[in-house]
Amino acid sequence: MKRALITGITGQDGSYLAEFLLEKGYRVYGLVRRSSVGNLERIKHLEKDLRLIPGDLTDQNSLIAALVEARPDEVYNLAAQSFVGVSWQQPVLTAQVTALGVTRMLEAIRTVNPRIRFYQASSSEMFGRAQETPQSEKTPFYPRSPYGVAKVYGHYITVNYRESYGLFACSGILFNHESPRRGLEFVTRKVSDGVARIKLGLAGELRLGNLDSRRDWGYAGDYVQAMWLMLQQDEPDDYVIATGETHSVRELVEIAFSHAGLDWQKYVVVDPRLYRPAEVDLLQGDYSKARSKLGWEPRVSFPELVRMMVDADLARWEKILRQGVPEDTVREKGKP
Ligand code: NAP
Ligand code: G4F
Repeated sequence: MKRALITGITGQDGSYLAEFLLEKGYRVYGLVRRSSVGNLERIKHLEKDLRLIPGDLTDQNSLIAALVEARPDEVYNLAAQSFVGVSWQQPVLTAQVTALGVTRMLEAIRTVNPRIRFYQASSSEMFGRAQETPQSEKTPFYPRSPYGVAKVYGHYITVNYRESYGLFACSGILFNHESPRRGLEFVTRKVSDGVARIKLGLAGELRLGNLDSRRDWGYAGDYVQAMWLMLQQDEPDDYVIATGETHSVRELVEIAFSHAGLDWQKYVVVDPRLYRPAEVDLLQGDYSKARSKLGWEPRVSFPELVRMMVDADLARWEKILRQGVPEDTVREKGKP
């Protein structure tokens, strides 16, 4: 039986990857950081099948201990301070976790077992002010946020350990991918949650920032398969994972509101305070290398994804209301 360790298992991608690997028959270990409020919501349905190990990407010894305990064949490094917006407020923490955390894990692998196969969660945010469209593995990086800068470091240190020490280390340059498990701070989920609350009379408006920025949005459940495929190849390499399409935040909003039978122009308020200090205007990925070498294709279209997320948030809020949660609590929990 193959063994895998997932950092960031409590996050969106970690939960889908854990499901995927369990279905493939893996023994799955997850690195989980201590939280006073509980962070296991996304994996509670898998609890009995997973082995969770306490640890943190900022704590070198905890990573070595996790590798000694899990004895993995594969490590998927998904943990990060992953929200671009907060990276301007916490640039040093973002660098500690999202950049140096990668080196800590690579050093742990080198120390404990250099035959472990390693996946690094790189990001299309590295393309930033994109130097060409669409963006491929050959497009130069031009990060536009402390998060993007940290991911460029994580990407190159992965390449460097592959070239310096011969580690089987791969970087997946993943474009935005979403799901009903997406954090509420990201724009797709903020919109799907906002639409649901407006539809059910729990909110009267939705405040957003830049409606003109464009992203290549795919479905997280499709993207975790690509992570696994990268580690099954004969040689380690880096791959762009994307849909090849680009859509604006405005298009996202239109589809989401109209799916709930609402006119978005009546509810969306553009709030300049939500603009970023530096914006990534347009991302669109060229995933032809992944298609030809991994045989990977995205399956869920953009409109399907948006409708899936709106339906899930409507169902979630309807359930909360049915269970008789006091209205104040409902409003408080739903704050963007
Ligand atoms: P997410 O939902 O924000 O999950 C992040 C995970 O990292 C959580 O499990 C979090 O734990 C954990 N974490 C944060 N700081 C940590 C630390 N110091 N030590 C250990 N664990 C820590 O992110 P995601 O959307 O699943 O993304 C997964 C990875 O892919 C991230 O590296 C992200 O930057 C990258 N990525 C994401 C996308 C995308 O569109 N989703 C695109 C490209 C790349 P808690 O639950 O305790 O907070
Ligand atoms: O949903 P977002 O916060 O995602 P962003 O910044 O593209 O980052 C995500 O994708 C990256 C891959 O490219 C990942 F590496 C990263 O970890 C994360 O998963 O924002 C998307 C766009 C931005 O242009 C933002 O300015 O939506 C715009 N936007 C407009 N109004 C908003 C809002 N974003 C957020 N979060 N909230 C708003 O109210």
